[in-house]
Amino acid sequence: MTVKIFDTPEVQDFLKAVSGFDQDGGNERAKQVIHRLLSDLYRLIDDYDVTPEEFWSAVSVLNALGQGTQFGLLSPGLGFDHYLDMRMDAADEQARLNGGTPRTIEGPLYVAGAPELQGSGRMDDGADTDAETMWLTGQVRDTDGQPIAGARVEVWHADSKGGYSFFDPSQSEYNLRRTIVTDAEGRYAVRSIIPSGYGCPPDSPTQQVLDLLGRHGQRPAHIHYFISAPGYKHLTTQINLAGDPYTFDDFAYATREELVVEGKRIEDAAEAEQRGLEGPFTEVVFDIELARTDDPELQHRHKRPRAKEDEQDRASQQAGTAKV
Ligand code: MBD
Ligand code: FE
Repeated sequence: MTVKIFDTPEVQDFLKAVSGFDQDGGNERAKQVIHRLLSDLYRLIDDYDVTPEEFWSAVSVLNALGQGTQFGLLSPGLGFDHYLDMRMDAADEQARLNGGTPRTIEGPLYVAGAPELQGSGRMDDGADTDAETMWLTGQVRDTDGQPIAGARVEVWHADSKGGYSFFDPSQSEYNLRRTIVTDAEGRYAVRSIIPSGYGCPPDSPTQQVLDLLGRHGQRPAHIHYFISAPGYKHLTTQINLAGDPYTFDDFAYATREELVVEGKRIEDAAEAEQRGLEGPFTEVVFDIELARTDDPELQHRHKRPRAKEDEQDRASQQAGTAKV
């Protein structure tokens, strides 16, 4: 049975009513966006003859995604995060704000309020005894190669099982999450552990959707960064470690050629001692270049719901109030 009713006045009027066009209240932008979204979906149902069974199974998947707070995981899997990056890249190009280390997606696993280190320190709590020691270091510079002292380098990554503290309750608070303030030479250097790649839980609704597309849900080993300094454009990025089977086959599409870093295994005891390490380790070097901007809006990460971010805001606002 094939029917085509989308273009009838009845359906078009119905869409306007559903979108609140005949109502005074509500939000104009929301009305426009939802009207377009519903129109596209209604048309899809008509064009593809979507059956009630198919429709309700989609509703059930959406319920499961919401129940498991997995929309933030399916989103990079369906390329939305990377698509937003592509749009920001294009906007930067248009405004001649490009240059510096490329951005890539934030992902859903950031937690605000990690402990702060001055120049260097340790990110892991020592509990992950299977893991290879990592020495993660680099210099933050401007696009002319001048070091930026006092830049804030926020780093977060997974453990040797691919789990992130906070989301993996077996890890200690803020394990593998730190904010490092660069030293006078713009450098940061931390001891941590080499992360493993991440895999979507096999029985999750996200993986269920990926299965329908014949796709895996794996990410290569990677390390997330937020980098900011007054007068410079905030940078959200990641490095992907070379040699992982998924380095160039990331389900979240975050890999960029310039962001693939090869770890260097160092076995020399003197080199280890120099860094305060006991044994062999892998050094990962990531230098970062920030583009200048006077626009204060661009100097901070964009707003988005993030774990513990509201608490942090409230805490700093309260601290601010307490001072006056
Ligand atoms: C991750 O660690 C991640 O960075 C993304 C984008 C999605 C799932 C897990
Ligand atoms: Fe990640």
